[in-house]
Amino acid sequence: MTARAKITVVGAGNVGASVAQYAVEKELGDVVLVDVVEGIPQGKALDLLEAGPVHGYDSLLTGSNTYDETANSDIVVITAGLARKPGMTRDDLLFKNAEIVGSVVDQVVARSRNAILILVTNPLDAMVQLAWKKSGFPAGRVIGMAGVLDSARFRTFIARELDVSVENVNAFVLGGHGDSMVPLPRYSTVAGIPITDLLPPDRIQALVTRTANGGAEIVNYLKTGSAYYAPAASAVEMVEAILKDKKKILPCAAYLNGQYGVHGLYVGVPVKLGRRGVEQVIEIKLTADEQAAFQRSVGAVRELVEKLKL
Ligand code: TXD
Repeated sequence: MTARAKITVVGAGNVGASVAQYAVEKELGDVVLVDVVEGIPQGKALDLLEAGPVHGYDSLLTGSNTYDETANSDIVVITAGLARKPGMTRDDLLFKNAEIVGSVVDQVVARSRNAILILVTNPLDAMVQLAWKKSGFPAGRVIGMAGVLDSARFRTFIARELDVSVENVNAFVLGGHGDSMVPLPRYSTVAGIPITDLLPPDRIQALVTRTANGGAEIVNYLKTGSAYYAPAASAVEMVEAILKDKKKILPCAAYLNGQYGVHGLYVGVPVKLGRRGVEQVIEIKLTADEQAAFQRSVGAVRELVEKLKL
């Protein structure tokens, strides 16, 4: 055993393996990769371990098909699931992934009572609600990754449009993942200047639309899979904020209990992430239009969650 933090990543597929890679490259802790497919987590973990001398990290990586190695994890990132296959409806995917995520959460929490869970599996907002219910954990220790990715995409497109550094660009997004995402251009800035002062409304709308369709744009290229580099980088930003207790404000799927007028539901909002998980939900005043768009997004999330009958 080492004194390093312990990060479990469940699902050693595209997103999971990249989460492991980015996490050890930043030396955030030791990583345990878990997957149902025999050999895959072991092989990828060993391969990444052998990249350590080149990159200069001493993080240890282990792969496993069972959960004993995950005991006493500080953070568990859950990427296990199926992608939608031809002929499969969104609901089929919802129920199948609910089954997978439910069983993963049971096995994880039995061995890591104090861990923070970060959910990645789609449909994200419903899976995080399910994981929270199943875990019995306080809501602040169960968090969904979606907003960091949506905002990274928006930031990329804003930076390209204005030919400025991505480091100067901040973006603000609310709501569910994907189609129903609600970007807030008046709080999206370049070096502190709102993009509404820098771009005409039609250009902003074009960037917003591209962001909301950002997942589909990548799937159309890859055909056999979905995005994983930016999703993994986004999950690792959350892991880093938590393990380093950075108190970083990031858009995450968090449990709302009255904030933004929403009760008892996980939805994407800006939160403060630190060693205790979600340490604060940041509430801002919305305009009537923004509030309406947010309510539509909340409605879409609630509809999906209700199907799970949690
Ligand atoms: O913004 C976001 N939240 C997302 C969500 C961004 C990107 C990807 N998003 C979702 O993450 C995606 O729709 C999927 O639901 C997950 C994982 O995506 P990934 O691209 O990594 O899928 P893969 O490559 O198919 O990997 C999934 C792995 C695969 O190796 C399976 O064998 C494994 O999950 N799997 C399991 N592992 C452990 N336990 C169980 N039961 C299990 N079932 C499948």
